[in-house]
Amino acid sequence: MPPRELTLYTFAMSHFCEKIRWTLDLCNLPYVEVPMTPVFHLYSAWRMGGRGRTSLPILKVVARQSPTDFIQDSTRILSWLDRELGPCDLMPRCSLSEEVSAIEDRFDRIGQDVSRLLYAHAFQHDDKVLRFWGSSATPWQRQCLKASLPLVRWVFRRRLGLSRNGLRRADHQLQQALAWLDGRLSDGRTFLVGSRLTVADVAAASLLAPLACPEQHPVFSQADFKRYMLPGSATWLNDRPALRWVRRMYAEHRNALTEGAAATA
Ligand SMILES: N[C@@H](CCC(=O)N[C@@H](CS)C(=O)NCC(=O)O)C(=O)O
Repeated sequence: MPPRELTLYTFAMSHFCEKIRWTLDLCNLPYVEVPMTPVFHLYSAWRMGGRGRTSLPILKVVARQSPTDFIQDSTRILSWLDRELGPCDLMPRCSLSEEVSAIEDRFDRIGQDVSRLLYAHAFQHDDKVLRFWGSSATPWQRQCLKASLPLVRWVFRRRLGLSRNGLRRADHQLQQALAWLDGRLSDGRTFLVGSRLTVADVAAASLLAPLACPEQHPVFSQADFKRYMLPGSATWLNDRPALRWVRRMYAEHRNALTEGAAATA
C-alpha cells in the first residue's frame, strides 16, 4: 500500500474530533493535526467536506499518484481507516462488529445532546466561550468573534436546537444513555464489547468526556471548563459508574494527546 499523509482538521474542544484523534493515536497512525477556529472553519470545512456540511473532524489523505481525499464525519473516517489502513484491533471483523457499530452509533447521537447541554449553559458566559473557541485564533479572528458573538450565538442556538423542548429532549436522552451505560457496566466488565478495547469504548468515552472531565484531556480537565461549560444544576451528572468508567478509559488508554487538543491548555 502506498504511504499516505494524514492531516486531521479539528476543534480543540470537540469531542467528535477527540474520538478520531484517540483512534489514530491508538492505531499508531502518524498524522498532523490542524486545529481550527469555530466560525472561521465554515468555508474550508464546507469546501473540503464536499457534502454541504461544515462539521469537523475532517481527515485529509494525501497519497502519491492519487487525488487528495477528504473524509468528513467521524463514523465515515473510522470506516475509511478500517477499509484502507486496517485491519485494526480496535475494529473487530467478527460477530462482535455489529454490536461495536451499534454502540458507536448510539453515542454519536448522544454526542450531539452533550453539545446541547454544554452550550445551553456556556452561552451565559460569553467571555469563556470566546476563550475556548479562540485558543488557536489569530488576534483579528478573536476580535471578529467577539464582535459577532451575539449573531453567532443566535445561529448556534438554532442549529443545535436549543429551544426549551430541544433541551428537555436532550436532557432526557442523556440521562437514558448514562443509565444504559451504568447498567452495561454493572456486571463488572472493563470493555463495552468483548474482552479488549474497541471503537465502542473509544466512541463512548470520548463523546462523554466533556461530562466526565478526565484529567488527561487538556480542555475538559480545566477548572474554567468545569465551572462555565458544565451545568452544575444537572444533578444526574454527579459521580456515577458511567462517568467513572470514562475517566478510567482515559487513565488507562489515553496517553498521546497532541498539540491540537492541548491548544487551550
Ligand atoms: N456526525 C458528525 C458530528 C460532528 C460535529 O457535530 N462536529 C461539531 C463539533 S463537536 C462541528 O463541527 N460543529 C460545527 C459545524 O457543524 O459547523 C461526526 O461524527 O463527525
